[in-house]
Amino acid sequence: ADEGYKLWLEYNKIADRPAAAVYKQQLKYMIFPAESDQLKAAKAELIKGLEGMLSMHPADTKSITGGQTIIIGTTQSLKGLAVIVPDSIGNQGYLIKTALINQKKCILITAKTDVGVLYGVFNFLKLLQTRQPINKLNIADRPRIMYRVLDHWDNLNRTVERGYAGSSIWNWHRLPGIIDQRYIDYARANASVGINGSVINNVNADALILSPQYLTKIQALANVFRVYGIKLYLSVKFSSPVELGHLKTADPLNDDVRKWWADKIDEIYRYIPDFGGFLVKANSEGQPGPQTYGRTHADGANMLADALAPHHGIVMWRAFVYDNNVPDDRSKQAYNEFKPFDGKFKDNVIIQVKNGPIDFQPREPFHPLFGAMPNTALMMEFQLTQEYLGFSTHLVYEAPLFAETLQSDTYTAGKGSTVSRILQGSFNKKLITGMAGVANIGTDLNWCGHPFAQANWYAFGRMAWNPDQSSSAIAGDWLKMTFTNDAGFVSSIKKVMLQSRENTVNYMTPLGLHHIMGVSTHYGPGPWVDNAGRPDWNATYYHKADSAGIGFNRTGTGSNALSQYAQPVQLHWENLQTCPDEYLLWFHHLSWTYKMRSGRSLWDELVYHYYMGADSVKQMGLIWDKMQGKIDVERFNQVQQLMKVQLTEATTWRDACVLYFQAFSKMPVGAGYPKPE
Ligand code: GCW
Repeated sequence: ADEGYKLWLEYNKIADRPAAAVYKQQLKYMIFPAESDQLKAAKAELIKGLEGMLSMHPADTKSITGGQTIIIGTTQSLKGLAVIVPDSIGNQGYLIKTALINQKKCILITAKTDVGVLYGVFNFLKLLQTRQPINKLNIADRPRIMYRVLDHWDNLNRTVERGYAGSSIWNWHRLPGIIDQRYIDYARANASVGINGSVINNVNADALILSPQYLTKIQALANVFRVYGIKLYLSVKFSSPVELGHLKTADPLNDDVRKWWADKIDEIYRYIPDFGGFLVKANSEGQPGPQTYGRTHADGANMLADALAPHHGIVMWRAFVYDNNVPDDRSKQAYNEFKPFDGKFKDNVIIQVKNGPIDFQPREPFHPLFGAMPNTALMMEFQLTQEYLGFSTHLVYEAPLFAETLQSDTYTAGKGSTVSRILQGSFNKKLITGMAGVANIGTDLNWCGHPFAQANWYAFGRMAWNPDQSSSAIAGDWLKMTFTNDAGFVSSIKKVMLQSRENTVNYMTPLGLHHIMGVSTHYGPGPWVDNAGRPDWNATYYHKADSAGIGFNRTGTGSNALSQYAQPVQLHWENLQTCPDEYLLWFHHLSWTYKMRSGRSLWDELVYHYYMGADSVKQMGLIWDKMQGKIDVERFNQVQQLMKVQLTEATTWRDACVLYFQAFSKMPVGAGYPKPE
């Protein structure tokens, strides 16, 4: 199994012979004229998949003669066959259907574009990988989001910020001459789930990325990506005109600065004619930005957008901004800084907003900017790398986290204004749409460190394609494609995956607690942190535990961050009768004896969650132990070891937090709970 290098594209041999025979029977012949690079890649993938799973290669034919034939291509590439593709599938969608042509039952995979065909082929292979029947197909699918992008936080020295799976996969020293097979496999994996963009460098950007030396190397990567329908984007440092261009300023309204960017962008497009555009982190965590020169986010973003527009490039401008001048509540800053500029950004600017208002916590309410800027394109930023979720050591399947945010109702345009619909542009059809995931990929043999971390990359792609897909269905597909179709394995481990994020919330930050991890590493418990250099980096700033109680009061009597949400949401979370336990301490400061819905005191409830969290990791380990023999030894052992470490760490989290908070509550840990070992 190559220890997981092949990801969900294992294409393992189908051991069930009768089932394999049924498939083979329907794939005897193939009409797949492939002249473009993308069609060639699609054809190569199909053959790779069929050889792997069925040890077969359909006979190439030009007309339907022999019998059951698979026909693949666009209207154009299949000229002569009069294939009609409905407009409803759009430019990137595809059709997979059973059709009767010349009295012969055929399978048709078709699309308007070559990349649509590529997506169709990957999805056809998925049917076989997950053992679906292919005798009565009628699938029409298309992406609901335009820009489906992975953000790499990769530095030029090949370290990866918040990366827990080895070094950066971009081997700058060997590029452009050496094209590592990994680049191709990376592109295949992305295309298989519909990811169509990659920002290859860290948002804490180095100006050097725009030097000709690097552009030559980047061009080589773009050439690989293009074959798989992936556009390359760069993170840029706002002060690049100073660092690289030796100008005195990077003021976005300065003519020399504007010219510098326009020239630089023209230069980039000479290397990469289909270059995607820029991602910018400005005026956040010490990064330069327009405010450095007394200008606004809109001034900065629009300046770059103007220069990119003639080439059809876009600017993804991040809303993750906060600084040490926000004494009362960091969670409010992005909304305060961006909302006033609604409608002021150019059409090719999209504001990239993290899922929650703080920073990729195990659980956060949705970011109040979603729905608050109806005349501005907004895209989602999820974090696949598990910065606050136990790195690549803890098993945390993130799809339920994504889904929770996506299905949250913002009420900004009335009931049903879910984050998902806002992202899909349902309320303003003129806007471009997007979703980004901060990649969890590195040079580790299995790409993501933890074998199960691959599922987060996979699930992100699936949800960026269609944000309303179910976490459960995605987990099921991923398990089958990655490990085995064994029904017992799939059903047990799917349950484990679906429960895993809640487990982690329980042993790390139950009941709406947040940001109480170890200072700067964000690994392990650190509720005691109170000297991190800035108040809003301290855990005590967030949990506010004292002898009276615990929690961050964000209601009207506190920071009033709640006022940033639409009224129904505000009221729902403000009212203790309706505020869900999950967000309780996010929005409220409550006494230790506060009576919870369960009937327990807040203190007992907190303790209960910490214990439940640690115990659930133990249960997960017991379930995994039973899977021995069902999958390859390497990955079985690896996961087993990881789960043991996770149990130790979950127990540490529990004991550390319970003991720390007990110093304030001065209440006993209930008799039913074992004493910390
Ligand atoms: O999550 C925080 C991280 C930083 C990161 C920053 C951001 C890239 O701790 O490492 O910097 O967010 O998203 O910009």
